[in-house]
This record gives sequence, structure tokens and C-alpha cells, in this order.
Amino acid sequence: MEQELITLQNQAKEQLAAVERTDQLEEFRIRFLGRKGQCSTVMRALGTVPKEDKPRLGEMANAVKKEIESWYTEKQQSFSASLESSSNNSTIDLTLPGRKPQTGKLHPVTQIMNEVCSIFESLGFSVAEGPDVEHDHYNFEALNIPAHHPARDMHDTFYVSDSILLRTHTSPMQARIMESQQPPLRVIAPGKVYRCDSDITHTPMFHQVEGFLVDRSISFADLKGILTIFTQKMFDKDLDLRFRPSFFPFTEPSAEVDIACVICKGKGCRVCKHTGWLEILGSGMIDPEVFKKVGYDPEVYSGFAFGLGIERIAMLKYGIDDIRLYYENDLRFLSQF
Ligand code: 2U9
Repeated sequence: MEQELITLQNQAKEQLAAVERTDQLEEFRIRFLGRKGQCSTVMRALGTVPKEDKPRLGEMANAVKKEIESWYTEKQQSFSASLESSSNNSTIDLTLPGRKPQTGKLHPVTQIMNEVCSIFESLGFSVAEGPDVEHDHYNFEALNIPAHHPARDMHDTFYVSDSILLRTHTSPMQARIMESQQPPLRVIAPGKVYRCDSDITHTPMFHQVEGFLVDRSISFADLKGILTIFTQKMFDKDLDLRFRPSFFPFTEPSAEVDIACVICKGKGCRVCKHTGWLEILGSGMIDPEVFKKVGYDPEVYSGFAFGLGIERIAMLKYGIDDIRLYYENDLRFLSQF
């Protein structure tokens, strides 16, 4: 019995030294100190030893059990201390709220561009994209912009060579389509355009959507109908709208479309320069000269065209007064949209 107690003490010491995790410590407790563990087994065996040896062996067994219990408690305390110090010293604070991952968003100009395109797509227009670097024939000549027109001046247009330039509008794409396809046609051309201009309402590169519809018997009423639906979907269905006479070389008659100021609702403010109106797009019936240049008979076909600047629409929609903010890549500005 004496030898058994010494072996039990040695085994417990050895096995506790090998314990590295709390689950192993719990297994140790059950094995040595549990109700059916080795210490209880030894205590029960005391009942079978001779009466005269009982006090001595009983005292010895109690001492071994106490020793094992104190080793176990010591190990348990060292585990909780190291757990506490690792969570105190660590750079990870498990009590902090989680960090929100930074997610990207579409640029506000792209958001408005997508919105404009999807409104026209819902009205049956298809989308065509063309080259940013254009031939002056498609950018000017085919659109009835003659050689002496001021838009052709180097102060307005970025020339790559005598006859190659950065497109100043997306209409060249439509001239290309008219040259190669027959009516009926309903097409919008979204994309980047370039003009030699820079101030709070102009950047040298900006985005446009220009569109046209050509068929038999198309009238100004069709133009008004489509552009009214577009404006109502883009802004507000109850917004007042007006068509104001204007001039473009490629349309006759031409009209600019104004909406009641989105800021002051037509009462007059700084944004609408106290007129109560904001110009949002240009439009008109396609000039018969444009039809002749692409080989359509103007006696058979008629159509309307329109154009809008995306940055301008985005500025009006979001109440931004400096266009350059869109291109400064300042996330404090961009992340608001
Ligand atoms: C073809 C014939 C005619 C497209 C049109 C406008 C009127 C227009 C401006 C709006 C603001 C450009 O971004 S902006 O400066 N555009 O006012 N654009 S009619 O006319 C066409 C298109 C294609 C074959």
C-alpha cells in the first residue's frame, strides 16, 4: 500500500507536467481526483489494510491526495494567469466592435450614366459605343458643322492631327450608325467627350449621352413625349418642364429643355441664377442636311436627336456647385453617393 501511494504520487507529478491545455488538465482531474479516480480507489482500499496500519497509511494517503490537489490547483491558476496576460498584452482586443470592411462603390458620374442609359433602354433605345479618337468627318462634317464653325477652333477641340481629334460629342457614333443602317432606328451613344475648357462648370473631359430616333412621320410631338418621360423618370414626375427655342448645326428646329429648379422649385435661387429654371438637355429635329450626308431621303424619313451632359445632371441631382469635385478622387466626397 505504501509503495502504491508513492507510485500514485509520482505518476500524478509526471502526468501533470505533460499537461499543456485546459482540456488535458480536466482529463487529469477526472483521472486522479474524480469520484472514480485513482485517489478515491486508494482511499477505498484503506478499508482492507490491517487495523494497526490504518492510521499511518490513512495519514499518508490523505497527504498524497492533498499534494496532488495542490499541484492541480497550482496548474489551474497558472493557466488562467497566462490566459489573462495574453488577452491583456495582445494587440487584439476581443471586446472591440468589428471593423466594417471598406467596400468600393460606383463613381457618382457612372451611377447617373447607368441611370440615364437604363431609362432610355426602357423606352426602346439601344446603346452604341464608339471611339474617343475620331475622324473630323464624323465629329463635324457628317453632323453639318462646316469648316468655318467656331467649334472647330483649336481653342475648343483637342486635335491629334489635321483630321484626327478627341471627339467633342458622342454624336459621331450616331453618324456612323446612320451611314451603315437603315431606319427605323432608336439609339443612344454614351461616353467620354473632350473639350478645351476648364472652370467650375467645365472639365476638359466629361461624359455625355446623345441619342436619336429616326423613322417615317416622326414629329416634334414625339421628341416632347420621349424627353418628358425621361425627365420625369430622372427627376420627379410632377416637375415643370419647358422647351425653349435654341440652335444646333445638326438639328432644325432645336430646343433646349429646362426643368423647374430642383433647389427652389421655380421660386428663384443662386443655383438657377434667379430664373427658376435649370437647363438639362439640348434637342431638336434632325436637320435634313444630316440625312442627305448619310444617304437617307429627308422626304421619307424624319427624326429627333438630343444630348445631355452627365456631370451637369449629377450636379443638379446632388446639388454640387463645382464639377471639378468629381475628378479630385477625394473619398470624403465620393463616398457620399
Ligand atoms: C445625329 C444628329 C444629331 C445630338 C444632339 C444636342 C442637341 C445637345 C449638348 C447637351 C449638353 C451636348 O453635353 S452637352 O454640351 N447636346 O444639346 N445633341 S441634339 O444631335 C444629333 C445626334 C446625332 C446623327
